[in-house]
Amino acid sequence: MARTLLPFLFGLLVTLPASAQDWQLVWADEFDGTEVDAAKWTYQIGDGCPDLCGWGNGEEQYYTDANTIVDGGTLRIEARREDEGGRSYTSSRLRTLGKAAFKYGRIELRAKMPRGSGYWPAVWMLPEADVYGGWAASGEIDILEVFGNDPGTVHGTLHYGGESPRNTFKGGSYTLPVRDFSRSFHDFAIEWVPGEMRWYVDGNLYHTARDWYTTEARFPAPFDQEFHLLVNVAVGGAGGDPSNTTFPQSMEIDYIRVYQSENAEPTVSLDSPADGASASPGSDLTLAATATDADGLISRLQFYAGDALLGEDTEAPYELAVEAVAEGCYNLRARGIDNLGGEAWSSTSALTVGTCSQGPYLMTAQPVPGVIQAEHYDLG
Ligand SMILES: [Ca+2]
Ligand SMILES: [Ca+2]
Ligand SMILES: [Ca+2]
Repeated sequence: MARTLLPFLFGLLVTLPASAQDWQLVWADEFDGTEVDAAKWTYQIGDGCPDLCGWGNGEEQYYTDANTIVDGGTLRIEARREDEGGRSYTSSRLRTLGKAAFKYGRIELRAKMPRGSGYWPAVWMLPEADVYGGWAASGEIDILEVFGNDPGTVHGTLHYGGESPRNTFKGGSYTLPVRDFSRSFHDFAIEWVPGEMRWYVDGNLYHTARDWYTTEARFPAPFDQEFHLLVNVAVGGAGGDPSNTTFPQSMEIDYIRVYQSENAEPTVSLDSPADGASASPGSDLTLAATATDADGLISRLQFYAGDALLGEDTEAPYELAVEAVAEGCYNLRARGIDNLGGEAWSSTSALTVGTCSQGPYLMTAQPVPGVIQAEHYDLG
C-alpha cells in the first residue's frame, strides 16, 4: 500500500507553521518627546556629494535637520519644495549607525506615507560594518519603500551579491485592496531569522526571502551580521518626477520597535542532496540534514520543497525518505526548530529530476521506518 504525504501536506500548505520564538522588546522609539532622540539617531545632511551625489539614486533633495518634527507622539519627515544647497527640495534622513544595530529579530513600525509622483519614503537597514565588502556585498534590507506615484503598494527588498556593479536584488510587494498608504497608519514588520526574512503588512505575510548570497562568504551571509536602521523621504530618483506634485508632505512614524530573543538560533545544513544534484524520475532518495543548537536542543528538523513541507524528523540523524520522485525542478531546504521555538533555515539545494521540463511539483515522501512516528504519516 502506497503511503503518501499529500493529505498531510495540503493541511499545512495554507500557512507555514508560525515561529514560537519568545520575542522580547530590545529597542524602541515611540517618538513621545518633542525632539529627535540624539541617543538613538543621527542626521545625514546634504545631497550625498561629492562621494555619492544624489545618494547614488539620482535623488533631488537636500537633507537637513530642519525637516524632521517630533510632536504628538510621532516622528514626521517632511519633504518640501524649497531651495537649499543647490537643490530644489529639502527632506531628512536619519540613521542609528553607531547607536543601535541588530542581528536577527522582529522589527515592526506603524506609519503612513506621502503620496504623489516624486516621493520615495523608506525604512531600511544597512550593515553596521561592511564585513563582506562595499555595497551590496554586505547587504541591504529594505523594510519598506513606497513610490509616491503608486502609493497603495509597499515594497520589501533585499540587496546583496557582489560590490556594485555586481550587486543584485530580489523583493516582493503588497498592494492595499482599497485606498493607499497615505490615508491612515499601517503596520509594517519584518521577521529575520538565520536563513530567512519575512515581510508583513497589517499582519499579512507578503514576501519571504531565502535565496540571497554574497560573493565573499557562505549562506546565510551577508544577512548574518548587525544592521542599523535608516528612515528617510527621498524626492525624485525612483520616486518619479516631483515637479507637478503637492508639497510639503510627510512620512509619519508612530513607533519603531525591535524584538529579539536571548535564545540562540539553531545552525542547520542540508547535506543531501547536494546543490545542483540530479535524479531520475521515479527513483527514491533520502534527504539528510544536520542541525545543532548552542544553548539548547533541536526539537524538530523539517524538510521543504519550496514552501511545501515534505515532512519532519525529531531525532538525529535527520532524514526523510522520498519515493518515486516526480519529474521537475525542486528547491530543497531544511528548517531546524529548537526547544524554545528558535528557527533557522539551511541554504537551498536545487534538485533536477529528469529534464526539469515541468514546473516545481510537490514531492511525495515517506518516513524512514523507525525514524518518524508512522501514525503521523500513514494516511493511505
Ligand atoms: Ca508614538
Ligand atoms: Ca537555542
Ligand atoms: Ca531521525
